[in-house]
Amino acid sequence: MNSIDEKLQPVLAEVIRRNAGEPEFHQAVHEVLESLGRVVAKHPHYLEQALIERICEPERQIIFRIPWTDDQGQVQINRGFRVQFNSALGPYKGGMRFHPSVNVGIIKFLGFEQTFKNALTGMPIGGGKGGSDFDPKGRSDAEIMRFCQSLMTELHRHLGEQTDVPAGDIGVGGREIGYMFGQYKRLNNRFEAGVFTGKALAYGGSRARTEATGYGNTYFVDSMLKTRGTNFDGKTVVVSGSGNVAIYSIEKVQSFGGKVIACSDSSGYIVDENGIDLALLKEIKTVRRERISEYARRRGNGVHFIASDKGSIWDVPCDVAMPSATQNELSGKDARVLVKNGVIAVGEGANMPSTPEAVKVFRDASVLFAPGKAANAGGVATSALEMQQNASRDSWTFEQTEARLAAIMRSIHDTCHETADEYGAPGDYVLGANIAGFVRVAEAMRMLGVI
Ligand code: NDP
Ligand code: 2IT
Repeated sequence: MNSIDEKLQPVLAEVIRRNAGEPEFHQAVHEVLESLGRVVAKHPHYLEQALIERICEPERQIIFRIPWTDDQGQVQINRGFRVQFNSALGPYKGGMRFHPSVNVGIIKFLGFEQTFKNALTGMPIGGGKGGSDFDPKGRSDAEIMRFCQSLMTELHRHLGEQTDVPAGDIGVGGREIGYMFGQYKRLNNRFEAGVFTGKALAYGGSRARTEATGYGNTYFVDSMLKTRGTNFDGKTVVVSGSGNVAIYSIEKVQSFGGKVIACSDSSGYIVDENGIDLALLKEIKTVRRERISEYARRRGNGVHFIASDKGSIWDVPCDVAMPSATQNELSGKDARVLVKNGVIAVGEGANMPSTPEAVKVFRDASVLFAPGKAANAGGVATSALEMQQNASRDSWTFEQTEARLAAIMRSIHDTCHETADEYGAPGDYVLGANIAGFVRVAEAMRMLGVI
């Protein structure tokens, strides 16, 4: 599965040529094209009308200046991005990321992945992604607000509930969404609730959206474990990151009887053999916005903090690994250590957290491996449920919304599983997710003509 079909090699070569210096985008396209050889062998019509070439080219890319004034009165400049990747299935849909590493190649890879992920949910949403190289760490609430308002002063003209619907991602949570939606509402003089998801309940948000990505990944891994006659009960679990996705993965794993013993942030990781105290973690991360070492200091008693230059969280032995921080955070070496330590399942909460070498190690070792575009689709699926509630001016209970999320995750799991079987690669969720997502987008694009 490591080579690309010769008919598709020119597609990758062209993507690399015209998107120079964007390794994450090349990596994401490479991985999808690897899976498509089996599709074009069976259905050669997908090679017509440059359909695959068109899927790899964003429909529109917006790059803009974001000037804002910090608390010292200094003018700061950041760069804003929105890549509107594919609208064959619905309005562009995908989060906004605020992190100093953000550049157009990273947003493009995320928008490309989002297109197939959103197709897998079965909901009427296209793919897009945006963000800025703004670093929110250490910024006051007032600075965050001024930054979000300046960003939206430009971006608002490109959005709309039928056009492009952003949400959160790294560095963008409820606070930032409130400021961006507020400025959008002011500039357009209309309360267009469905233009943003991840909103607070107070102004049109959906119950269970905050929890959805982490809960969804846990449901997906649970479905995979069931194919081998087991479940989370009594399993030792490691979750990287300690943001939105990580926290609600930990919450759901614990409710399923799993024991999460490690989590991290960019400064390092903590190991708590007694099982993570989630109330303490939430207070440190979502209320006080402190570093993860604070967890070890407050909890005391045998909890270790290991700085990121001293070791990898994947050195911690576990049955299930749930990488939930960022792209390429889990290397081939990490994967070999996990396999040696007996890992049985990996669920990607983050987008593309495993390097290609790591994915190969897991697949070769027959580890149950859920790629991000399937495993973390619960977040955007619940965003689509938020859009549905906004469109019907309704508000569902937590139980009703979570039941929909659970059913969607089961359906994504089964779709990936059955597609892998159909294409002669039983148990290969990477192949299943890539093919099932591609076919849904490609079928719609064929019907819409050459656009
Ligand atoms: P948050 O900002 O809430 O949390 C991010 C976490 O990852 C933090 O602990 C952060 O540590 C860590 N992290 C981020 N960048 C790096 C880095 N370069 N190196 C090491 N650690 C890092 O983001 P989310 O939890 O929302 O997102 C996590 C991942 O999940 C991302 O890949 C995102 O694209 C993906 N995702 C998110 C969805 C959502 O609904 N929010 C939906 C689907 C996928 P620190 O604070 O030190 O930076
Ligand atoms: O990567 C993702 O799927 C997200 N950050 C969530 C996107 C969304 O629109 O809810």
